[in-house]
Amino acid sequence: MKFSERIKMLFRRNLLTDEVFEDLADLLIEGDIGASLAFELVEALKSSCRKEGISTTEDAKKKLKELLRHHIKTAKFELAPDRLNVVLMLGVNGVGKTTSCAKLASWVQKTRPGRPVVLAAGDTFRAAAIEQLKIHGERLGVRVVAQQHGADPGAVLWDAIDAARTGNAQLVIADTAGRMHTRADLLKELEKLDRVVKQKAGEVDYRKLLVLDATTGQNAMRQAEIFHGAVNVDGVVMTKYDSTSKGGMIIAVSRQFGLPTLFLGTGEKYENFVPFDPEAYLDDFVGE
Ligand SMILES: Nc1nc2c(ncn2[C@@H]2O[C@H](COP(=O)(O)OP(=O)(O)O)[C@@H](O)[C@H]2O)c(=O)[nH]1
Ligand SMILES: [Mg+2]
Repeated sequence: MKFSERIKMLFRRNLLTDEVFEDLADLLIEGDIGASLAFELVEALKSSCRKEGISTTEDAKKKLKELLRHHIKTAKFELAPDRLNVVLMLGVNGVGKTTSCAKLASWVQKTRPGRPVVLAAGDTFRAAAIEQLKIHGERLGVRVVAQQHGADPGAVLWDAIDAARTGNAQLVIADTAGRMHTRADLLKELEKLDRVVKQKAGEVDYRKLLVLDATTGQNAMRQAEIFHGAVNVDGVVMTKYDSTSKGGMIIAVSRQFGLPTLFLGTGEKYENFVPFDPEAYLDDFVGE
């Protein structure tokens, strides 16, 4: 049975027994919310139910959603109208960075039409990554600024920003490498990219999005810790949300690092990319 079905089943039981609370704690942990938060939430729920005389599972479910909502940080993805916007897409290999760059470009084309978007092929570590981004660019009709395999990603980004300003673009979306020879190399490279954009500060509105794969569970928490620790990211893109119905990661990341989830990737197509909506998400996670 799918995870989301199981949590919904739990709230279909008639009596609000201790067993329901125990099973709820287990399910929240399984749903990637993290053990300490899961226990904390269940204790808070129990005591609210007692205080407020809640005796039905239906009302307990509503209360749980309220408690969960409290831990979810949200932020809207907005583009500054008067400046060039720059988004750096960060994350480890395979989480969906390149795909998310293309999806974000497509989303901006649709929802903020008018001025162009530029893609920057900042993953120069793998030749295939540059090719992959170019193919997306062709499909979307978006300019891709790239150099050869092995080039300095900082230089690629610098070029892309210049090209975007010349072309009166509204947004540069930069792909980055998720792998280097060592983790120290990777972090050094990200810090360098960060410096490149910061040199343009005042001229650009700059954001770093961390791409996390919803299917990777607690690993994603570790990734958030490393990337956020290195370059202070602004928000999360949660990919492969379609392949898993466990969404607890979003709450865990929000609570642990104060990071809002901005977009959900829900499939491989461009249109499978939606702004994160906490209410819809909670309906999905706990049941309507
Ligand atoms: N089902 C699903 N697959 C995704 C999603 N985002 C990316 N992928 C797939 O994940 C794989 C890795 O994506 P890619 O963008 O190359 O990851 P990168 O290494 O971080 O750049 C590809 O096969 C993508 O099609 C998503 O939201 N849902
Ligand atoms: Mg890639």
